[in-house]
Amino acid sequence: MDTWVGHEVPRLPGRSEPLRLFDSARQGVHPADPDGPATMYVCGITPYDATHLGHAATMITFDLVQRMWRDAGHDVRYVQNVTDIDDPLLERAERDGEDWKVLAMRETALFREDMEALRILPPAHYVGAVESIPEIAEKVLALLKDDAAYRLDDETGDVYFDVSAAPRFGYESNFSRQQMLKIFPERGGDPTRVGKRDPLDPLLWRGARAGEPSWPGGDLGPGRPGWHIECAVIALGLLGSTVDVQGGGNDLVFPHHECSAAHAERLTGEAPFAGHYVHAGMIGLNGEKMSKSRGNLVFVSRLRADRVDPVAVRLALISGHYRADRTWTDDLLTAAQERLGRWRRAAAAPAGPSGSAFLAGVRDRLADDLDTPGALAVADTWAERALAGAADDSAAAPLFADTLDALLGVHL
Ligand code: 5CA
Ligand code: ZN
Repeated sequence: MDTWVGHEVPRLPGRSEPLRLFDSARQGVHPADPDGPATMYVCGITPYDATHLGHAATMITFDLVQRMWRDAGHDVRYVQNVTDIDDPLLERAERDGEDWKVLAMRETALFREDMEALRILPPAHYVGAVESIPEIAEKVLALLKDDAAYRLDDETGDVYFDVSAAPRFGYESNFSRQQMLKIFPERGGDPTRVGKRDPLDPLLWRGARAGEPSWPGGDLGPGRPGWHIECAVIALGLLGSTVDVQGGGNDLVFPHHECSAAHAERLTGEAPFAGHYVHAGMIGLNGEKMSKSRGNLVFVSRLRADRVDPVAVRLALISGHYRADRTWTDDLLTAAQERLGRWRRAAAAPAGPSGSAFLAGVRDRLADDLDTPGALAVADTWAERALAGAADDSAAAPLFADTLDALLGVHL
């Protein structure tokens, strides 16, 4: 499907140092600096409701990765999916008496607008599950032939992945079996389904049911894909047998990224599927995770309709570290608006501190696992001194503005 439209990114002098990112699998910060092109797959929306600030924060996190990679001289190959067929989408469409395809198209279009407003650079490929179904069916069949999957012994036509075909299962999340068993049903899994070999076996293909959309699956029979295989197949199809970064919010650590890695590794024979599994913290409201099911959502489109500057929304979201679960408050937005005002006034001051030292300072902080609070502090110091008339570089302001624009996506 169509991706969204990006902005021009100012060219900065010199290059960023290699990016280092926290990898959930290794539980530590390691270089994410491949030789040659850098590849990233990010888990995108299930389009049954509008983009909320949690989605925005996660997309901004991976936008920063793309910006830092580009600044370090990498050709970036970035793919993001849209889960445009899944149970939550069908349930919402049913509740509202709407065609699920219309719902998905409308919310995906709104998401694209929100991404553009937030100055998030687009992925090279924005791919729907529906358009990937023939490829997914083919890979499910391959897993069946390889004895890594099995059909349930009933009339449903449902196919499951056999987790015993993934000897390293658990390496990505580092969860104990007990933790996995607890979380699996909370995140779409069906541990009690009769006939499964292991309660943790994830669904690969759901056989056609009356009243549900289905697609021809060739030898699989009609049905629709499971969630984890969707992301594995889209990533493998466009990025090769491994990726440098597999990204999403930390609600996807298990089972989603564990299972999609297990599927991909079994299909390709190469492990690990991702050099880094990178997870953004959850944005909450009033102490709870912001989620569609809880209904405690602040929509990007609502803020835009209220004429809130999207740059201030972006700045508010990056004022905390990407890995930290954090809470959205009105005060956070007010502080970001004030900060943006100060930076804009500082960029218009007659002189400021050295622009190249500022650029080096921001690069240094972002290369260190996207330390945005640190980068913002470097900008605050520059702005404070420019506003106090305590610096004498009259040519520094354009580099101050270009650095914020190119590396943080903050357009003054
Ligand atoms: N379509 C799947 C991924 S394949 C999905 O999780 N969709 S979603 O619409 O629920 O979320 C889209 C992205 O936003 C995912 O990367 C998810 O991890 C992230 N996300 C969801 N809720 C939040 C939140 N409250 N804070 C931060 N990120 C979130
Ligand atoms: Zn995904």
